[in-house]
Amino acid sequence: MVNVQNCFLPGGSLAVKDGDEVIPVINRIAKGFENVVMTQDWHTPHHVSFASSHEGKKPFEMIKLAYGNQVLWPDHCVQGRQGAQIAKDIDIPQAELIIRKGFHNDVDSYSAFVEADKETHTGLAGYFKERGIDTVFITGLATDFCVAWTAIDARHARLKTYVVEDACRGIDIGGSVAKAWDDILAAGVTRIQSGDLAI
Ligand code: VGL
Ligand code: ZN
Repeated sequence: MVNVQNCFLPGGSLAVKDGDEVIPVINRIAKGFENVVMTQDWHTPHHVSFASSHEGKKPFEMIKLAYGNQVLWPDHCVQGRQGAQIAKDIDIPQAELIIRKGFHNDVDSYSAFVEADKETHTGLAGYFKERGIDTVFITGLATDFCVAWTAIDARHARLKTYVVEDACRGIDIGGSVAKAWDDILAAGVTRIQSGDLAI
């Protein structure tokens, strides 16, 4: 479950349209899974991905950083703040791992596996490997950023990968949801609906 955090819900600082609608779907299907990993976007207060960290820049503009293009966002998911908390209505008590990401001040991390510099690994691939887990079902926010990058990197980690479409919502800037689906499917990920799961 990717980033179902207050900042990404309606009323949050980087609200994903209808982001709260994923919660009942995720709670329902999670009951059918023994092993659940949650991710939590977890930024420093003046993180490089925040427009406010760059003089004269506004949210949703793009800049070039050492590791490539970076979309600038409103301040969101600052470490320890209320907005960074996992949505209170998420009810998955059996979840065993919460992986935080985006905590290096100068590097963003949409993916739960590898940071945006493409070389700093979070350890999640090793966790799955050591636990003998070879298949993942991805849900959460946002389809076109953290879900997409996580799904594509899950394939790079040789996991059989499903994205549960109705358990995700997107930010959608300039057609980014459609493009994300093209990239997700091209990486060998399977798109399913929560109803396809026998839960
Ligand atoms: C996300 C933008 C910035 C996401 C996180 O969860 O998709 N998007 N940080
Ligand atoms: Zn972020």
